[in-house]
Amino acid sequence: NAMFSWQRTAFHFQPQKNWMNDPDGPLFHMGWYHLFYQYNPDSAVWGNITWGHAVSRDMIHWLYLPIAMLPNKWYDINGVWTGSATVLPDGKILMLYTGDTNKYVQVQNLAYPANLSDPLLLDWVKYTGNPILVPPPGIGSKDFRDPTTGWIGPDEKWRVAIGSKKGKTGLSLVYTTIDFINFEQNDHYLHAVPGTGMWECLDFYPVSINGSKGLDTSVNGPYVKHVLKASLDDARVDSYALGTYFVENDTWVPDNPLKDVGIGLLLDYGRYYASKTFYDKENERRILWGWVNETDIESDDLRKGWASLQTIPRTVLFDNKTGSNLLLWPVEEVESLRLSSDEFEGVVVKPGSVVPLNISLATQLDIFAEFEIEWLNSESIGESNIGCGRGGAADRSAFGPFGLLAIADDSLSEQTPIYFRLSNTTTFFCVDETRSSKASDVAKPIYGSQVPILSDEKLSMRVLVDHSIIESFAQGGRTVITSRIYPTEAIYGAARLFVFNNATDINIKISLKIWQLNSAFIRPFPFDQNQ
Ligand code: DQQ
Repeated sequence: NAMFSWQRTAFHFQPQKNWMNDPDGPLFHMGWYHLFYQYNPDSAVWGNITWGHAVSRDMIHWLYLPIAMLPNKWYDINGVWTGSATVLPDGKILMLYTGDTNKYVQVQNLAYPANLSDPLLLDWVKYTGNPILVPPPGIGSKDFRDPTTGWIGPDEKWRVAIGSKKGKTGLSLVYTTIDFINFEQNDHYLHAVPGTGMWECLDFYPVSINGSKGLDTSVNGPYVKHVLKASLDDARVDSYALGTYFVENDTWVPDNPLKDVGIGLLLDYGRYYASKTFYDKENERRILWGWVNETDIESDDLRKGWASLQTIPRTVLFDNKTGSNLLLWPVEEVESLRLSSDEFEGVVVKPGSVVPLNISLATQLDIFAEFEIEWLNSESIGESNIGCGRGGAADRSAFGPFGLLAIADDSLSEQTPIYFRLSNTTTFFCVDETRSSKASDVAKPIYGSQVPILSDEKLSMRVLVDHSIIESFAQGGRTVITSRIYPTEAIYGAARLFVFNNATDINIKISLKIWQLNSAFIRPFPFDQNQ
């Protein structure tokens, strides 16, 4: 449908047509990155969930492969739902996933590649003894889903965590196993947090306290912290916390109980859900996939014939400067799309002004921007913490907002501001979608959160722009915001990039490097396939 064609992205993974949601079972095998995903082969809305499948050499260019798993057994006839891969030390690949049964009960199933020597892993076999787990006593039949990647303890037993809830308490069950067929349920939870509701798509993994490399899922020790992430079904956000894992009894304790799972940090403060990491052995890094749902109305998705994207995969590291958060950053492979670049040194943006940046096109960009602040009024004490501002980027206050206006038209009738706003105690990083589209039937929230700034640091942001999605990273990835936007005028050649400063008491000096990004090659394989 040409009417919506500008909403297609150029280098983000999305299906050719129809509905996609959670990433599933990401892994690396024989030179190929595999991505599976919740996919409806029949329509642009959720339903008939299968596992779509695609492979890539670099997680940027993709080949769509035939569907890996269909809902064709009594134990998954209502949907082949979310799951994770475990790669055993001998190279075998096991996939655990949730099946929605003929009676709408959530059970866990095992599947494995029919032919491990096939780099494309085209054929998948469901274990004949499925299901391998059914909801245990005391757990609702619809509250038992999304098994994690397994990790092995010193007792040679594998562990798998599964999300659930009791009343309004979100929680994680743990099972141990030797063969991924027979499982034993622990008599206590990995963790539970009252008031957080159903925990979907759990993720549990170590990060190195002082290293710049990712860790394999089973690693533990004194130089390791463990991340516990839950996708909160009620709040529709991906919440995580850092803590310590005690393998003796399979429990996890947050570093800061005030920043526990479900009440603490988010992986992404924008449109983002059901994320999942995997360990990329080849490059010793942990990589995070995340689903970006539409924020338009269902009838528009049906008309355009597709719905939703995945973010550019992100590396995950512990932030050893703050000691209290993760750093998420687009994989370096995205830089292979960089074409020509423009540099702007120290552009001065006075209070209440907007400055256009003269670049050729503004729809496919990789932007790095650094900000220096010139204090104009030594008496000004700023204001107390008011977050992103009630009026978003249009607010005026002593020390902000200031930043970029992406996907804007010449007259600024459409614009998506990505900005900092300082109070006298904290710095906020925000994206204001209020004026991102002239369409009336799309959601236009103001997203944002605090970002830690150390005393010797400049404010900085990295922004990936791809037609209808903007991924924004502050301070090397401490705070991240993904925006799904639907411009109607600021499209193709009409899109522009500006910098702005709505503060009253500071000048902003901005230095930018802006790359044009090429489109990625994302095609079906075999090439005549009609998926
Ligand atoms: N999506 C899957 C579930 C999961 C949910 C079904 C999260 O397994 O809990 O499509 O988006």
